[in-house]
Amino acid sequence: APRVFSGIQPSGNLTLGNYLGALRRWVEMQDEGIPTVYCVVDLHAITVWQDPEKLRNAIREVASAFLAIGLDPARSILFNQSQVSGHAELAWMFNCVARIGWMYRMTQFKDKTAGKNAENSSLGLLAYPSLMAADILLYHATHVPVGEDQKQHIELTRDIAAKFNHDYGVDFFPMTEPVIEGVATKVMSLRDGNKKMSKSDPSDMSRINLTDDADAIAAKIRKARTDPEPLPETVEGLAGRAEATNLVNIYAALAGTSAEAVVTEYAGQPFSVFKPALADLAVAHLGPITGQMQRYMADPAEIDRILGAGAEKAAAIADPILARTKEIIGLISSR
Ligand code: AQP
Repeated sequence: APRVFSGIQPSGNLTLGNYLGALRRWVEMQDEGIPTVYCVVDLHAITVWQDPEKLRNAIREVASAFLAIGLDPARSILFNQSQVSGHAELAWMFNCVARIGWMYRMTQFKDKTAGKNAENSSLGLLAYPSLMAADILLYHATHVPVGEDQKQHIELTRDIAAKFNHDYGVDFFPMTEPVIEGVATKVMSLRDGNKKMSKSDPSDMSRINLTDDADAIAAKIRKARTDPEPLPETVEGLAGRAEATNLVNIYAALAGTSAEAVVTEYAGQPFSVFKPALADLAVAHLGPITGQMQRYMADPAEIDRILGAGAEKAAAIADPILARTKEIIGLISSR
């Protein structure tokens, strides 16, 4: 039976990239009536040091974003990863199935350790994809809506599932499919069209946060890096223009149209015309979400209650799958 799982890290402000690349699709899948399980992946966030007070706040902020964009705790299971201990337990078992070399080959690990001594990063950062595989397979999820950057980790999830099934001679874990769709599967930094927009980028000007107000959004788009040329007449004219391509794709994603349609509408116009139009569109979309998030954030006890209730529902699915996994491996699952 189909089941959707996805997660997002409470590692800073959620960005427009997280929203267009992943979160928006989550709501659509919920509304399509597929069973959906969505998680604040706090255990992933601590693969790099997080200030404890800020982390707690960030967990609640991500949960409030879930609610603000239209995820409904009556229809989707919304919870916090560390509150369902099966994630960490299954991750350990997968650490013993996956190979070290698989982890070193992950481009996210390479990116996150670029320019640093990788040997000095946490063991958790290296093992991150194994925990992600556990997140997904603990629910026997069949589909995972994610941005382009996570494709390699989903492929690794399949490799881990296949090796587990092979090593133990079972057909237990499913081959999960990534769902990567739309014009904004990889939103780029506003400061560098070759870098992904990321919540942990040190420059706040590189991203639009879901908590930014209208002035901040307008200022960031006005100052976004572009080349001096006007918008081209056709999409082919965007070739080699990473920053222009990014702004056109963001516009298209927000307007629910294609890059072609955007280029046709603004053919030959300078960025001094296009950027304010993009800013208006972004504010119109994000303003209501920001307002809702603030309302939910005003009641942290209610957020904690929703996450707690979600964790119980999640555990009800996870527990039998974990118990069966232990049995397959030869562990004694009952106490
Ligand atoms: N720039 C992006 N464009 C499209 N999708 C994106 N996603 C992230 N950035 C973009 C998607 O958002 C989901 C949640 O991501 P995550 O929190 O698990 O971590 P990430 O992919 O590492 O995203 P960030 O924002 O760059 O976080 P940090 O800076 O903490 O590493 C995923 O589905 C991701 O594809």
